[in-house]
Amino acid sequence: MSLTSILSADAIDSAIKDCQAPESFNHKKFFQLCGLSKKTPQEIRTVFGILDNDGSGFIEEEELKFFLQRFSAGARVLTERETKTLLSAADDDGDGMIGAEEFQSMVVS
Ligand SMILES: [Ca+2]
Ligand SMILES: [Ca+2]
Repeated sequence: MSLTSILSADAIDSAIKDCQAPESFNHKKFFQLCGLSKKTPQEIRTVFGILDNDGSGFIEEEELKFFLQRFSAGARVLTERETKTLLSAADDDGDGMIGAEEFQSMVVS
């Protein structure tokens, strides 16, 4: 299962282009532009599984750094500040990782 089976390549493209400059990443805008915020819970769960690269059941900070590259291989890595902002936007229980439900509520919020 790949991201492009859920999201259109064009939408991913415009979402990636919008945050090309370092420190310009905004997760709300990104999820809207790539179309993820309109997907079903099942589809969002699948995307979560892709972002959880090591299959641990959580998206850890190390995986978040490469968040954009999971959407498009040529994309940049997130800066340390963007990574931490994204983590704290989703991490409701404060364990330092993003679980499937936390991801779901961040995407649709
Ligand atoms: Ca993981
Ligand atoms: Ca958490």
